[in-house]
Amino acid sequence: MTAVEASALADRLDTAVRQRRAIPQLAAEAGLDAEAAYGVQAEVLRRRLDRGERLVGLKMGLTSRAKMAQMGVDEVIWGRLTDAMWIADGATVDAGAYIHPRVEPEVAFLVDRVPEPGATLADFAASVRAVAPAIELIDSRYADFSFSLPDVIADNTSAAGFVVGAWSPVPAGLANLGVLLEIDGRVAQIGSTAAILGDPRRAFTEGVRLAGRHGVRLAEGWVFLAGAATAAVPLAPGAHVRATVQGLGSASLKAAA
Ligand code: 0L1
Ligand code: MG
Repeated sequence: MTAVEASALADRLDTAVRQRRAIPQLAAEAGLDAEAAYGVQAEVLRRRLDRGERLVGLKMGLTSRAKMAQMGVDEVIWGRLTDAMWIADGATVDAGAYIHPRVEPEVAFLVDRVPEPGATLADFAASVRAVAPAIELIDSRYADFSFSLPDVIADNTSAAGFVVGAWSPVPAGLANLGVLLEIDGRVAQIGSTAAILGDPRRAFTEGVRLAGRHGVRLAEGWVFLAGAATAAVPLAPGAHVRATVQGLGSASLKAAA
């Protein structure tokens, strides 16, 4: 894939974001593989940076076995987070500003020391300053939320928004904390942090490794979204969303009616 072709695909995805209009999948027609798709993702990010947005972190996607099996893949994917995607805890968003938004409960890490690309679980504690409950708002730019693996990578892994709750020191055990997603005070999803690659710390080291392959190093102060602990739920106008992670507290957002 040439730089010009990657740029043209990024334009189509970026236009879909700005016009809030779904587009057909791109990868099959363009002959895009996962590797080249990260190049398109980088171009999509460049358009955001050109508009004045700032890169503030990374996110992992397809971290649960269920999502991987659904896509027929065995590797997690990663995307980029910008300051414009950051939704203050408890804030109200306009669901109409997205195409078909969904929310999922996650765990966020605050990067402390920049980890080496070869970082292992043993390096985790030195690399991460704090942990928080989080909500990811995903919004595939493809019609019907339907895509191949290269498609979703090019689409910045459906990243659209995220909420981070209060930061706390990282507890000794993170591998099996209960996770609850409530909509309007009713339980919508129940899960465990074990659904995030068996342990969200593993998502962190995988993210460091995979982003490192593309020359991306995490930076001090970045947010790292480790992945979803349950399936995502559509965000309807007027909905009050709360994600709670056992021992870590909650993060919330509201969708304007
Ligand atoms: O954050 C995620 O796990 C989403 C990755 C892309 C797949 C999807 O949009 O469900
Ligand atoms: Mg997610």
